[in-house]
Amino acid sequence: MNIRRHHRELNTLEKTAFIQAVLALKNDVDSVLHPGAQKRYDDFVEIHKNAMTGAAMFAPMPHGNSLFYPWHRILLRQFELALQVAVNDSSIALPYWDWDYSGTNNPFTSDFLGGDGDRSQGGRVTNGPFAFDTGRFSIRIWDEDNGDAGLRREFGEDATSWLPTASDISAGLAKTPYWPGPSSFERVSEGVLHNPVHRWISGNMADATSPNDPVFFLHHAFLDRLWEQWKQQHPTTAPYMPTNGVPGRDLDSTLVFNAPGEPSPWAQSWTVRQTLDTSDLGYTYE
Ligand SMILES: [Cu+2]
Repeated sequence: MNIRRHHRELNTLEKTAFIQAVLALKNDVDSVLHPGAQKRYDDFVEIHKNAMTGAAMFAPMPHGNSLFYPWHRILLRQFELALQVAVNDSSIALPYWDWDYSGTNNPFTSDFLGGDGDRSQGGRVTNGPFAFDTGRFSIRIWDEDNGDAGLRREFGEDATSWLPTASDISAGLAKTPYWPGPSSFERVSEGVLHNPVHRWISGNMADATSPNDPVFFLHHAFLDRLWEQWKQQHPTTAPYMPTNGVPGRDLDSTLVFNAPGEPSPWAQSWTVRQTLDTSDLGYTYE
């Protein structure tokens, strides 16, 4: 069982092991979707892009609806397992980031995720393990056919963006039901907690190809943990809705990660119901 922790709780060795696994997946593991043309890390970028836009876009969409949490849960767990395989270390677990940018809670340090981008270089990240000049982190998939090969961030440039505070988070956790409606937990947490963080980091994180920035996985691990917290806080509320009668989105619907005729990123498949318990998937939160 993998245990996901706040990145602040990782010691130096554990942080380094996580970064090395990301770099191995980015450089040393061949793609399943397009062998020889990209690496396995890039497959996760492509899957997420296809969930939102482009010629290989698939349905049902896992954003702006109830599928958001189950779908991203599987994407993250498959990424975590791929990291483990890449470095032959089954103890690698995704850390999470709780959107606090102060002190040791800030993951954007040169010994971890690297910092903000340089505005004079189009927002390119210039320090840390994912900086373009390291030669170890090339972007290969963009929303359009081409783009900057360097990872980009532009913290706070988007005037409509923010980092949610602890009280924003507790307000989100108080919402019921899971779905539907504008004040449901899913709608509020995706729209008011999740979206502004993508926009605040900006650069690659503002795009459909947002998994290009490794912070995507720390951001979404925290959201995944929020769903767990929400379930604990509302034990008599259905953990997921719709429960039935909505093909493609109800509990017995199979999650989709590729369009018909496009290669599948992995052999397994999951129904929404099979994502409800993280320990069934092999991980938990501290
Ligand atoms: Cu997403």
